Amino acid sequence: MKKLPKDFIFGGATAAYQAEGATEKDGKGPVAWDQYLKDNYWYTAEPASDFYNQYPVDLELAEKFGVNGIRISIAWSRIFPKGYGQVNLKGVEFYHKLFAECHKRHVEPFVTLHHFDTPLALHSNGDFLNRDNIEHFVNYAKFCFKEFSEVNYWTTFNEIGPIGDGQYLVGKFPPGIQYDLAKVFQSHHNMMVSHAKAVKYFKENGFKGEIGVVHALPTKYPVDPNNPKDVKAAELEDIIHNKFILDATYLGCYSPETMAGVNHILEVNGGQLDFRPEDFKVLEAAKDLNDFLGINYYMSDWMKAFDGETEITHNGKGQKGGSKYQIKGVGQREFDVDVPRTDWDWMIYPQGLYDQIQRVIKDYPNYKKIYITENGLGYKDEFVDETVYDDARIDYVKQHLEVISDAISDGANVTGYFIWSLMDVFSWSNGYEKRYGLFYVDFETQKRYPKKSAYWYKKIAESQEIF
Ligand code: BGP
Repeated sequence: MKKLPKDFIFGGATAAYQAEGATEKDGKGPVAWDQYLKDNYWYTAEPASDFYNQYPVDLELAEKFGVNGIRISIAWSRIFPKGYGQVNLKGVEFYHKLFAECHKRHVEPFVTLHHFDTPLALHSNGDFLNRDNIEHFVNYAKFCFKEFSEVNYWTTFNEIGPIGDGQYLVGKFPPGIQYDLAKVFQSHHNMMVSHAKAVKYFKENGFKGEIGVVHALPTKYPVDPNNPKDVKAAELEDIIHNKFILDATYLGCYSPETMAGVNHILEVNGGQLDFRPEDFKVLEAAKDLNDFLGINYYMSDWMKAFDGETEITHNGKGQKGGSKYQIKGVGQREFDVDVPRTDWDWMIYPQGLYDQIQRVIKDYPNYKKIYITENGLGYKDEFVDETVYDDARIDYVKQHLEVISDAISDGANVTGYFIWSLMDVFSWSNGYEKRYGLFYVDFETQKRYPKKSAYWYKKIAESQEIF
């Protein structure tokens, strides 16, 4: 039986906007998602999992089920309703109470400053494409570092990659722009500069605790490893989603191979980038200061060459086979490979996590440690007998924990795992039907019910043995 280290974190992940509800309460400012969900989806963020009120219940359950870490994000617009300027004291007070409750329950909070929810006032003037917002983010970060001295683990951003993709490539996140690769890279770059500035400030001012960034790193494979064109497609797709932001994080610049790929993609698809010398100074200054890398890993993709017109279809309702993804001059995702996939066409491939960890330690040896900050199975759970017999989820998590154990044995410094998600929350572009939690949430009554996976997770957390 495979094992995990003794002091390993067995965590659960959440995000403010997906869990809290209370989107207009106690002075919270609006975010772009508020209206965007109303206009484009069949659900809203109200009351979500009502975490704003239910957090003591969730934390009590977490403690009871052996969960010793929780990923929480601060809603920027609870602290600064307009993104900057006047502080909303009720928002500040809420997070102090929340972190105190975490510590009371011995569930260490890993706190993210930005999890997809830029305040509306800043989002509508360009979000991170607007360089003014870099400074607004850094000022918000500075405020939080000073104010929330009880926090021991800080993450600047959750998933810079999917933000750019969701906002400017797939177009399923506000502002819903499609196929604009230049905006994707510009957003990635400006967010990485924001991250670097925040990290540099944190370290220069001697705040206690650790700081890092969370990247989603889906592994990209060629459909035919012997076909150089497929190999190229996988490399280019990897640059868009992984390599560009990893280079910015740990090299402090973009490697020549990365830039060759970016230039090719922009030659074919149009657009230009605004990179400034001062950006690289700060990226360089921060590259060795990250205490940890958070890896969110759900799936891998198989790529083949593609030169036709770009077309992406998002399967948001869980109708298997409904996805299409092809980018001109980059490649096309092949879903018909010998790998299981979820109803949302996410390819289940634990080996991809192992390979991704190996890639990080090989290509970026200045990484210090890794947390797997999200991993889990989105599923149409069936609620029976006041629980969910979620064997498929147990199987998914088990396989991923096993490869983490292998990676550790092979020399990787991985010190924790956070299942997405602690309790059911809504999914940004797939709604409440796609559940991930250890605890089932009845969204009508807001009652929580531990799933079979919660009982299983507890035993693993207690024994560190993956059975
Ligand atoms: C990550 C996000 C989470 C969460 C998760 C599951 O990208 O950080 O916020 O939503 O993926 O994704 P989804 O909700 O699209 O199924």
